[in-house]
Amino acid sequence: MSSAFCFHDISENLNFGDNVMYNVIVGTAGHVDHGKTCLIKALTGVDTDRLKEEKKRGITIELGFAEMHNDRGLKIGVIDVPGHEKFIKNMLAGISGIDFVLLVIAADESVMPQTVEHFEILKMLHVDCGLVVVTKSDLADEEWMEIVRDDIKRLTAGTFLENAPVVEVSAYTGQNIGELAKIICDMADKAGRRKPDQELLRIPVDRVFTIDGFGTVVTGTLIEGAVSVGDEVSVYPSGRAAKIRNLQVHGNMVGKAYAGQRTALNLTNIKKEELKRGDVLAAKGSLKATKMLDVKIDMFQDSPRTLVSGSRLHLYYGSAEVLCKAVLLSDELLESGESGYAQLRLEEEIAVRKGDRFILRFYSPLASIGGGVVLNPCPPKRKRFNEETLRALSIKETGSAEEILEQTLLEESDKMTDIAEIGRLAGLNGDETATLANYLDQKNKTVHLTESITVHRNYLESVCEKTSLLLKRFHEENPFRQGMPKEEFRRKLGSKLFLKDNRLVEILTDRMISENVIADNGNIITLAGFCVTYTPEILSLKDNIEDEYLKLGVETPEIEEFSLRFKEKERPVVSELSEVLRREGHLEKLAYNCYIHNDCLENAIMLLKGHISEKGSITLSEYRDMLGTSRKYAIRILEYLDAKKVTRLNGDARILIS
Ligand SMILES: Nc1nc2c(ncn2[C@@H]2O[C@H](COP(=O)(O)OP(=O)(O)OP(=O)(O)O)[C@@H](O)[C@H]2O)c(=O)[nH]1
Ligand SMILES: [Mg+2]
Repeated sequence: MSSAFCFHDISENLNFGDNVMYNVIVGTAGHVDHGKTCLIKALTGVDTDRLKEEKKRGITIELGFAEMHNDRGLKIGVIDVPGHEKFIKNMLAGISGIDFVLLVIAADESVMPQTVEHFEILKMLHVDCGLVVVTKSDLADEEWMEIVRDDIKRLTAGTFLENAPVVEVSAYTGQNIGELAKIICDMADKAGRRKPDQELLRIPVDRVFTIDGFGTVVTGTLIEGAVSVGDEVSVYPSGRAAKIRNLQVHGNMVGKAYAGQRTALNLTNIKKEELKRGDVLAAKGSLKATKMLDVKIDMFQDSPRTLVSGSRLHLYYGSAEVLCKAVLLSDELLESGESGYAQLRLEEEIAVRKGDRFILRFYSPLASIGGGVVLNPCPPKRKRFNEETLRALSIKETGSAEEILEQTLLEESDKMTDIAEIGRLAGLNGDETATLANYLDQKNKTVHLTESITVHRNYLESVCEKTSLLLKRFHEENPFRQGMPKEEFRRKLGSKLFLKDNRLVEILTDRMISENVIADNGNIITLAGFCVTYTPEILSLKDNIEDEYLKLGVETPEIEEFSLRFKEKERPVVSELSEVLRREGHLEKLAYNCYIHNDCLENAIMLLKGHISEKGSITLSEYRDMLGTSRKYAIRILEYLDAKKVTRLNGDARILIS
């Protein structure tokens, strides 16, 4: 393809006028050789078949672009698609952005296989407006024409084209071409009207090329939103940033482009190699790349194949084509005309929005089997036949916007996702999200944790429940400890809630403190209302433990052995009570699992200091003799004092660190 030509072609008559009119795109569809391209030429004067190979073979391969306008100033972008079965993927890339369709049927052949296939695809993509054009009417007599009209009636019965105009034309004789142009212009007045919000900007890329002096250029239909020169955009699925340097619409340089326009965008900060057909330009950070989609699949009425769970398929979405596996969530298989929920596991990443529609084709042999709608653009891996999943998907499919937002909040709360992102996952824009979140708030279903983090109340309740359980168990196991150190609490809660970000755990901790679920007593967390209770028996055991330490002096054993000095039923709490005595300042921890009474320790330190101030230093054996104990206990105290930076070794004796 001579890509540069396309750019120049639409950049004749440069001006910077702002195209503020709404815009509409009409596409062709229909069987190969039925006269689509000739019809567009008759209507617009543009031959959209430009490739050498197209000329040689006399068929369309790539998408073609032209334009019309009506006398009310409305610009109508025209997309011509190939009819040959082999190029259906190009047809899909073009058709996904249209507002209405010209279903082209040649008078001499009437309805043919790709007439039906293209029509099924249009219905599946929810194209809901258009007309039927019978071309080559110069080749059919009236009798044959009656047959063609009957075929068309049968094809369109019960569909969006049931009552649509059927216009019989000939590109050769010019018969009815003027009338058809008028009908298209009138229809364009009623079609289109897409959301213009800048935050929704999306342009599926259909061509990428470079132009000397300009650099990277992409073209695509602006399917929703708006874009201005100077905007920074993201390219999905890669997430790369790019900046709009120049913008063209229908041949004109413009400052801003709107939904429903064919655009050519000159990008900076990005190389041609970093882009491809199927990529999407979107508002910065507004989409997320994914390899999984939750969807509802609708099989075509006359699908040539049954869809068995796990089948490999081609997914066509926007201008992208990706291989995937369809895991049916509620069925073993789907036959013609049937529908069901599925998870599509993709072989490459794509970035879509909730509500986007797609087409599925069988992997091999290639055949269109159906399509559907995206319910979750970024789901976790699903298990099949899971009631909760199926219930959630049914809300996503048929619920009100408020129900869908609530369901998304329920699913996303445990990640404490930003409310703006939750809105996007629910298929809403910022204003819609704010309004609906407000309704949920009034119904007391949400909790605002920070300006941007809102969670479902159920989630906060489950966090409170888990936290209470965690602390209850801690208090049971440590009845004489005031509570859990804050750091330990955060770590344990974080891992219980699968939250890696400490900041999020802190936000929840603060919230539970303010809701009086837990209490913060100077870096110690307890269940609200918890305090250590001592029975008279415990108090007397505690005194006994202290006495026992006093008696042992410096020769205290490790806690397990120490416990054996008490009655069997008392032993389980000896360690805990020793810890209480330590916190109260009666005991000191000499080494791991080993305490000493503070009076004894102070006495030992006093002796040591006295000796050193007299002699300058003290050796281990001098100290051992002084304490009247064995090496084992003497060295334990010396090492404790070294660690506390009271003493240090100097040769084989210890001196005081001043
Ligand atoms: N007699 C007659 N022939 C026509 C008319 N329109 C197109 N043709 C011929 O039909 C053939 C196919 O026309 P195209 O416009 O290329 O058909 P197409 O639908 O675009 O084909 P693909 O894009 O390959 O699907 C050409 O040989 C045309 O000359 C017409 O109104 N009358
Ligand atoms: Mg053609």
